[in-house]
This record gives sequence, structure tokens and C-alpha cells, in this order.
Amino acid sequence: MYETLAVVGATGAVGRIVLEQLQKRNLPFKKLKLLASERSVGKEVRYNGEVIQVELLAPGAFKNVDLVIGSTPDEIAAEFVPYAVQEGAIVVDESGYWRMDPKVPLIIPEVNPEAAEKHEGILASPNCSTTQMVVALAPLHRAARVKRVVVSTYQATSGAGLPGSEELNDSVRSALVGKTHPPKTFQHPIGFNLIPQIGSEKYEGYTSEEMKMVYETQKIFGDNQIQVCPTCVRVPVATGHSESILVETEKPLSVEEATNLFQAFDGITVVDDLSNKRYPMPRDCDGKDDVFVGRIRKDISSSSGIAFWCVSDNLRKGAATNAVQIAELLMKRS
Ligand code: 11C
Repeated sequence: MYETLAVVGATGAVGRIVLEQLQKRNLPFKKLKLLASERSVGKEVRYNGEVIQVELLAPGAFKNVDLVIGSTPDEIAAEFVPYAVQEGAIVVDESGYWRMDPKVPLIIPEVNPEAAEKHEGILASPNCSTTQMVVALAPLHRAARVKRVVVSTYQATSGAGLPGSEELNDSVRSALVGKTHPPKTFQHPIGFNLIPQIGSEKYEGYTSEEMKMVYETQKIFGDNQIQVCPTCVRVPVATGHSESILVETEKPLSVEEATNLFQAFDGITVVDDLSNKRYPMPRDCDGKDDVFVGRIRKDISSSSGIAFWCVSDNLRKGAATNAVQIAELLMKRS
């Protein structure tokens, strides 16, 4: 039984959606505790008609807490997760810190729910750009085994949290009056620009964000043979990551087969009607929980490839929704 649930980082961009999702999905816990850094302590948050005060994230805060959803930067997760587990809680962590730890399952409930059965107190939710791609690839992988993926991302500024969203607004406003807003969160001004760097240099000219897409995809599918070649780009869009994906499968798939597989998969909505100008766009996916797929077409450069376009709200399925679904999975099994 999970009677007491704690949300860490409840006042952040993702934390707020975690609370919204908990209500929407009506998770069966009895008591909710909200934890955050000193800056947010004492803030009042409304939940299901109740007012809850934010408490300090510190050792001792997890006594009598059964389940935690953590939505914090990596360095905070590195510190609080071990003491939360020591105090007896199970933690669903959204940060990048624990994902590749061999003892920590990395879960997308529609894709690998069985991995949640074996854990030592920590379960991780993947990076937003990985999650939407893996949800989209999952039905193709089950039917025809994915061999290779070439992906280019068009990632929204809210991926960098509230400071990223503010910097987009400031940067666009400045550019409109012929000025340059000095960038702080991003490497360059983001208004009317694209930045082909997310994260720091990590491996052979690929960034940390790009390598997350490689390693996390292999871990979730449990298949280190899947080859992923990513290019991650920050774009001046507030919410909703888009991805251009080219996938090669062991068994070739027709466009019709791929479309049927996407349509039958829980969590995917297909929007694909080029002649009527219908395809997924970030502005239509903002605030929705599904992964949207469109522009499904044959790879005209090879015999075993399918190309498609994939959009999802990075704060929802890419973060809050997936974490709440993991919590829901644990609760259903208890
Ligand atoms: C971005 N994907 O768009 C990043 C944000 O590992 O959870 C999420 C980073 C992570 O900037």
C-alpha cells in the first residue's frame, strides 16, 4: 500500500504538472506531502480543494513516506534520493542522475512495464527527447525489430525549465526591437535562431543530450545492438519537442503496416494527412499527454526504412505524465 506520496520539486514547471496528473488520474494515496528547496518552503499549493504547505527537502523529510515523485535537477536528485530510500520510500526520479545505474530500471509504462518489477528503491523516468522517440519506435520494434535510427530533434525551450521559457520570451522581445538579449540558459540567443547544441560535449562530437538518446533507448528496449545517430537542436518553441525520425527495421515494413502499428499502440495518436495539411505540430500537442506521429513515409533511399515526424509535450509524456504513470503502475501492483 502506498498511503503517503511526496512530490519533490512541486513548484517547478514539471512538478506543477505532476500534481495536475495525480488529480486527473486519481491515484489512490491518502496523504500528499510537498517538498522543495528553501526558496519555496511555506508556499501554499492547492490540491483537490485542500491547501498544502511546501516543506523543506532535507534528511528526515521522508519518514512515513511510501512513494516519492522527484522532479529536480540532477545534482539535487543525487543528494536526496539515497536518503529518501534509506528512510523507507520508493522513488520515481525524473532527473538524469540515476537513469543509467544498472540497479535502476528506466521505465516507460507502455513500453517496458515489466522492468518495474525489479528495483532497489529507485525507478527512473527517461529524458523527454528519448521518451517520445521510444514510445513511437516501440510498436515497430515489437513487430519488426529496430536496427538503426537517425533522429534530429527540434526541442522546446521549456526543456530547460522556467528559465528556458523566460529566455525565449526575452530573446524574442529584444530581437523585435533590434537588440540582443544576453543568453544565460542557452549558449546563444534563441529568439529567431536555432542552436545545434543541447548539453555539453560528451562523446566523439556528440552532446550529453544526444548520448542520452543513444544509451537510454538501448536500456529501455534491453538491446545494445540498436544503433542511434542523434542530432539535438534547441528551437524557439515554448513547449513541445519535435523529432524527424528515420528507422531501419530488420523486417521491412510498409507505410500501411507502420501506420497500423502506430495507431494500435496505447499512447500514440496518428495525425497524417499531408494533402489536407494535417500533421503533428507543437502548438497542437501542447497540454496533451500522447505522442503524436505523422508524415509517415517510405525511406526512398533504402529498402528497409520508414521516415516519420513525432511531436510530444516535453513537460507531459516527456516528464510529468510518464513519472505519474510509473507511480500508478507501482500502485496497481501493490
Ligand atoms: C532539454 N531534454 O530539452 C532536456 C531536458 O535529462 O531530463 C531534460 C533533461 C533530462 O533540455
